[in-house]
This record gives sequence, structure tokens and C-alpha cells, in this order.
Amino acid sequence: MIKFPQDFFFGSATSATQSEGAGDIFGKSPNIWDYWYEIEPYKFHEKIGPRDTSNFYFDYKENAEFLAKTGHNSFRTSISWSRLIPRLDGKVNKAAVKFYRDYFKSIKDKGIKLFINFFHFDMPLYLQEIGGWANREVVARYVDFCVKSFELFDEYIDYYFTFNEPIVHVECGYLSQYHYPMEVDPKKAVQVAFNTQLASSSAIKALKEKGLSKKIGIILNLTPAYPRSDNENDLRAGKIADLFFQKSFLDPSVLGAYPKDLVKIIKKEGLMPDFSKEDLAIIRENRVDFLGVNYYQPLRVKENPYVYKDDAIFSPNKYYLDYDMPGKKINPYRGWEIYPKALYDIAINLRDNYNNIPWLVSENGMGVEDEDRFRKNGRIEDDYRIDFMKDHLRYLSKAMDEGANCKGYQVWTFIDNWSWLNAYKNRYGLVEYDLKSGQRRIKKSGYFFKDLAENKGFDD
Ligand code: BGP
Repeated sequence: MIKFPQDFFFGSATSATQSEGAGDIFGKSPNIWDYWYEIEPYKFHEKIGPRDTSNFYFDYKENAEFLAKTGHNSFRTSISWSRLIPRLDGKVNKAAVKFYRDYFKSIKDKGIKLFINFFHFDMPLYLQEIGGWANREVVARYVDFCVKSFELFDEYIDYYFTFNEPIVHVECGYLSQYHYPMEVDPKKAVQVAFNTQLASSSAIKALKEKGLSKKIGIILNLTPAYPRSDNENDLRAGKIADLFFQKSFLDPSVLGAYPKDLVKIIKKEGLMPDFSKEDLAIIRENRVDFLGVNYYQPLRVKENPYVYKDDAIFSPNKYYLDYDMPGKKINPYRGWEIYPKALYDIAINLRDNYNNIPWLVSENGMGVEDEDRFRKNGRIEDDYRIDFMKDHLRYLSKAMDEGANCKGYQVWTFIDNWSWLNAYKNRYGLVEYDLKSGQRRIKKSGYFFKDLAENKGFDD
């Protein structure tokens, strides 16, 4: 039997934009996803946009029933910034207050612990128009949003997160064009990363000053960089990839300072952001209480043997290249490698190098296309998803036996939801959602998850 502690969190995560629907009504103003869909709908799989999601805005009560039916003792979502504060005047939208209170209460009434995150890739458009995270003013606006959310909803919230995967809006928004504003501007990317970290630390400071008694953390996609070989060039490539993609938020959030080697590279490349000594003090003095770790796939790297032109646009790939390892196990629908042992490696890294900080798996899951193929007697028999969870849980349990301080396992996701540019291509849910009829049906994995959560483990 693979067994977890009695108080282990079993649950799932989603985000406001991916699950609420009601994108342009009840006082919500557009965020960058609503806007991007409006101007370039063809970029989104089958032209399905952020209004067509699993409809929590209307169905939260029914969804709370399904959370209970699938054994959840915890659930994470985010508060939509552009729903709560729809305009530059900073005024709170009363309809949003009522919605979130009722929604959160319906979850709490089921005895489910609520984890709330403040930012999940969803910058309000009116703030993107003044520069988004590149503009310092947005840091202050974000802190105000967090404080207002705390004042309005704290009675329902058990745990807080400042950001979900902050490296993603940096990389996708300002280097690789997978998120709006689709810029390629490394200098701005570094400023955005710094301002985001400052926003996270400043929110922690402000909430603690307001008397926050609950734990607050940050969710990071800690994808270890595995070098192709033991050759020192490959090893160096791995170290540098880790600096950019793991340590850039992990170190300041948990240890209170940026890694020196990262700062050296940023300086050498002429990409240093604007900041003050006071900013660094805020980061140093306001560290997270715990971490959420999203894990889907490892990052495999090798040396970059090519020379960059002197005036080439900077990319982290100057220092390493992605390595397509032959024979790797892959989820073909998402194109992501499946490598459960990385969860063990993450756990040991946090134990040994990050003061054994408490953490939980805050996302792990498998998106699969056309799950209708697997339907038998009306139910989707998603054994692949059950195997995926078991494979990761085995490694998690092994790490915990060796002292890792993990407190829970939350999957992505509870009910099929909207996956950004992939829209509804790949389905991740424990519960199936029929976009046309709105009907929900628990998949085989949902029943497995219920047993897992109730027994705090599974027979192996
Ligand atoms: C994470 C995000 C989620 C979710 C998930 C699955 O990085 O935090 O928002 O979307 O990945 O990825 P996708 O939906 O792109 O398949």
C-alpha cells in the first residue's frame, strides 16, 4: 500500500479564467485573454475562447457537489482581478463580491479547504494597457487587489498563493509569444520577472501587516533541468537552465535573494532591471511560508555549441538547448514527457537546499484528446490518468519516506476546463464536462481519486 498522512491534502486546482465563464458580464472587464481572443480568435483551438469554460460562475453549487463526490478535501482556484476590480478607478465590483462569497461558501460548506491564488496569467486589460508587469504602478495595484480580496473573503480562505507559475507570463508573454502581449523583448522580460517577484513579496508584506493569520505561498513550476550527459558542457547547460527556470523565483521567494550566478549572467547580457535597495529588502524580509509545486514534465537540456552573433536578441537558449531525448515516454496529445521520478528529485532538492520548506503538489495531470474513445457504458475509462497519478504518487511517497516535507497532492484538474490556446483540445478533468449540454459525468479517475483521498493512499 502507498500511504500518505491522515491530514494530507487531496484535491485539485483550477483558475478563474479557465473555469468561471461569464467573461464579459456581471461587471467583469476584459483581461488579456478575453482581449486576445477578441482580436485573434483563430489562435485558439477550434476558436473556443475564455467565455466558454466549465461555467463555475453559474454552476458553482453543483460543482461543489461533484468536488465532494470525488473525495476532495481541498480545492484551489484564483480570484479574477478584472472581475473584482474592473477599472482603473480601483473600485470593487459588487456583483463579483457576491459571486465569490457565495462560491467560496459553497465549497467551505462541504468541509473542503480552500486555497486561493491571486494571479494566474490573467492581467486585466486596463492594466496591460499601461504596461502590465513592466510598469511599477501595477505592483502597487496588485497589492491593493490582494488586500481587498483578503478583507472581503478571508473568512472563507484557508491558504493563500500570490502567483501561479510566474515564470510562464515572463517567458510566454515577453520571449516566446505564447501569451499576450506576445513581445520578444528580453530586457522587458527581466523587468517583468523582477516586478512580479516584488509584487509577490510586497503582497506578503501587506497582508501580514493587515493581520493575515493564514499561510501564504507561491506556486512554481519546478521543472528540473536534466543534462543530456555528464560532460561538463552539458552539466553547465543544466545549471544555467535551472537558474533561469527554477531558481529565478524559487530563490527569492524561499531564501529571500537572487542566485549570484543568475545576476552575473543578467548583468553580462546588459539586462539588469530597475530596482532599489528597498525593493531587495522587501524581497529579503517577506518570504513564503510554503510552496505549491506544479509538475508535468522535466526539462532536458544540452550544451549550445553554436556561437551567438554579437547583436543577437538575447535568449536563455544562448546558454543551453532543449534536448529531445530518444525513447522518452510521452503524452502525445500535449507533447510533454512523462517522467514521474522528477517529483522525487524536486522533493529532495527542496529538502536539502530550501530548508525543507513545507510544500504540496499543486498541479499534476494528464491532458488527453478525444476521450470519448474510451467511453464504456457511458463512462470515460481513463486508466491512463489513474496510472499517471499512481506513478507520480509512488515517487512522492518514496521522497516523503526520506524526509520530504510534502503536505498534499492536488491534480490538474477537477472538471475539464479551458486550456488557454489549446482551449478544449486536451481534457484533464476527473469529471467530464460536455461543453454543449453542460452535463457532468465522473470519469473512472474521479472514482479512483475518491478512494485515494478517503483511504489516504492506494493498494499497489
Ligand atoms: C499549467 C497551468 C494551468 C494549466 C496546466 C495545463 O502550467 O498552471 O493553467 O493550463 O498547465 O496546461 P495546458 O492547459 O496548457 O495543457
